[in-house]
Amino acid sequence: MSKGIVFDKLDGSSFRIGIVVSRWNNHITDALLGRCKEALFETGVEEKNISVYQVPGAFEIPFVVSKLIREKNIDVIICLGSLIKGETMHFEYIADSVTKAIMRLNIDNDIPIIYGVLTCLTEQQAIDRSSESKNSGYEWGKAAIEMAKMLKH
Ligand code: DLZ
Repeated sequence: MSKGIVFDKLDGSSFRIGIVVSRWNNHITDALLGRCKEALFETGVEEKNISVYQVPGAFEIPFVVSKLIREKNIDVIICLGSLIKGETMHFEYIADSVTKAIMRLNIDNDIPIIYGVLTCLTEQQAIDRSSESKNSGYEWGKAAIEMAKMLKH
C-alpha cells in the first residue's frame, strides 16, 4: 500500500523551511519534530535553513503560519501538533477550525503548507504515530520537500 509520499531522490539543499509546532502534548510533538527534522536533513536541508516556531496549542498554529507567509522568506511551512480527544467538545472545535484554517492559508497563498496535526481519539493512538519505529513526522518532512520543489517549477 502506498502512502503517496516520495521518499527517495528528494533534494532539499536549497530550501528554507518554517516549522510551527505546538507544545500541547509535547511528549508527542517533540517526537514529531525530531523525526521531521531528520527527514529534512536526509534530503540535504541545512540546519540554518530550518526555523522552528513554538506555540502553546494547535489552535495558535494558523496565526503563526499566516505571519510567516507575510513576513518571512520561506519555501514551505510544516505544521506539527497533536490533538487528543477529551471529555468536552474542545477537540472537535479545535480540530475542525485548525484544519480548515490551514487549508485556507494553503490555497490562498503561493506557499505549500504541510498538515502535520495528529487528531487522535486516544493518547495511545498519538504515541503510536510518533514513536521511534513509526513516526508521521518523518513522512511530513519528506512531503514538505516534494511540495517545495513543486512550487519552484
Ligand atoms: C485547550 C486544549 C485542549 C483541551 N486540548 C488540546 C489538544 O489536545 N491539543 C492541542 O494542541 N491543544 C489543545 N488545547 C489548547 C488549544 O489548542 C489552545 O492552545 C488554547 O485553547 C488557547 O487558545
